[in-house]
Amino acid sequence: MKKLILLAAIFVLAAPPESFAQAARRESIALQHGAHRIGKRADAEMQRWREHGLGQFIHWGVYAIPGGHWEGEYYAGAAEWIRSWSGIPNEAYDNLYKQFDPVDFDARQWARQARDMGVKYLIFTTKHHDGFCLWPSRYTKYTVAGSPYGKDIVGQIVDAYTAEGIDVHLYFSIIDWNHRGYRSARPETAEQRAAYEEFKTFTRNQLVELLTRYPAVKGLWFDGSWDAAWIAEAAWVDALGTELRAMHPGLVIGSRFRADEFGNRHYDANGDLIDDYDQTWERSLPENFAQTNGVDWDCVMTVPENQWGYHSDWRGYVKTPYDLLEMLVRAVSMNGNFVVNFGPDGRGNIRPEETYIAAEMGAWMRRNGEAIYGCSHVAQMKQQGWGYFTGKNTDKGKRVYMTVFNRPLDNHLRVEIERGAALPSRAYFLDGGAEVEFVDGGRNKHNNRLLRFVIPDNFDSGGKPFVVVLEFDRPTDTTDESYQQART
Ligand code: JFZ
Repeated sequence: MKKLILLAAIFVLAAPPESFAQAARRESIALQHGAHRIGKRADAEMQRWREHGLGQFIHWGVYAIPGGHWEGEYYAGAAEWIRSWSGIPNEAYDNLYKQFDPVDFDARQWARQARDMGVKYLIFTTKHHDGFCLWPSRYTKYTVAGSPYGKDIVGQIVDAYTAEGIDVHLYFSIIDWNHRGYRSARPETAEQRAAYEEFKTFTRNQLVELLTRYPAVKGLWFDGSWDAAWIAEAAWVDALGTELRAMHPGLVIGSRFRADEFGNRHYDANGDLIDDYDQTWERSLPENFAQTNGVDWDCVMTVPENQWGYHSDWRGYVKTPYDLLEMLVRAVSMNGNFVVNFGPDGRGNIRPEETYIAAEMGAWMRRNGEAIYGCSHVAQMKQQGWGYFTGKNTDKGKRVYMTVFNRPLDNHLRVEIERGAALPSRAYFLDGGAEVEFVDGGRNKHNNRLLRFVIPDNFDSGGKPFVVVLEFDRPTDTTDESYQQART
């Protein structure tokens, strides 16, 4: 027994400082419906997704018409959930589509705004939990085709965004409050089972329909997959995923689609990520890189605390463009994509608060986007309080970007570089290119190198975050590669 404890202690001590949950697999169970791959996807389509950095989410549907109110009453929940509120009768909600006529909707204008914001991909709600389809689905009457508007919205969005060079991923809710066979609990009676089989067939048909109608899309962003009934269908959902991938090579699917045969979601019974990226970072960010498990991930973020669909009366704190930029840089510094949600109103207008965010973030991204796009975690530099490191290889060599959100009072940006890692040969402001001097602060007790980058006293960033670029003559060993090698 003592020997065992000693052995265990040696293992713990020998573990690398950042031990990832995935690397340290809990067990190895032979799973049929767990992860089908260990470690990251290595193909070009996934690499493209990984390099996006900044995305836009759009939640749009008939919930935009009441906009968080019903007969003068204020609904404090998320506006897209208003159908579930006792303050609105289901029949009233289910008839709202008869008023859905967004006369101001202009897909090309939305796409231009997104392009100017610096967005590289869009996640668009084709169907939220209420079941209303923004494309004319053959499999239900509850679609735009039956509304006064009448036209295909998903098609216009896919075309307009694709024309602006923005990739489109389709949000699809498994929960469908409008389908008679849909249920949350596992079906028990024969009748319930038959109805749920119809619902499964309907869900599959709609997904095949979407990929067939919109071949330009790059991925599916699933939601509403937490019901016991759906989780129990692990084998069937797994086969559906395989079918969708076969009909659409390169398709990117996150971890919120299917469970393994033990009901584990996102990570299977062995601790391996299910599907292509971790979708659990919703309205939250990892505290540190170790918490990411070393996988691909996205963070989807609301502008107020928790409103996705249009709510005409936002209460509580509303994030500023600089709150969101900080989250973006933080996400990229830990290998994540950051996706900002927009909730257009019932006439098809983007609200002023979101227009302002798009303009401000876009202005910053035009000058500093090099520190975001294609960038990833920098392992050999220790996070400091002034901001975040992001890095990449370029034609001209390795670069590390230091995005400063908290400028130190003494104008010294402290940097700690792991022993053995390369030191920068020069530093300059990304915006404008002026050289930044740095002084060698020697080594600390861990034998790590300390550097201080000196921001000139008269440097004025206009109160905005700024980027200092470090250039390296030799490789700086970015984490991704070393992490991948450790896995294989
Ligand atoms: C879901 C939806 O219910 C919501 O309306 C919105 O579409 C959002 C993007 O997704 O809400 C969730 C889903 C998962 C978590 C939290 C809210 N989660 O895992 O913490």
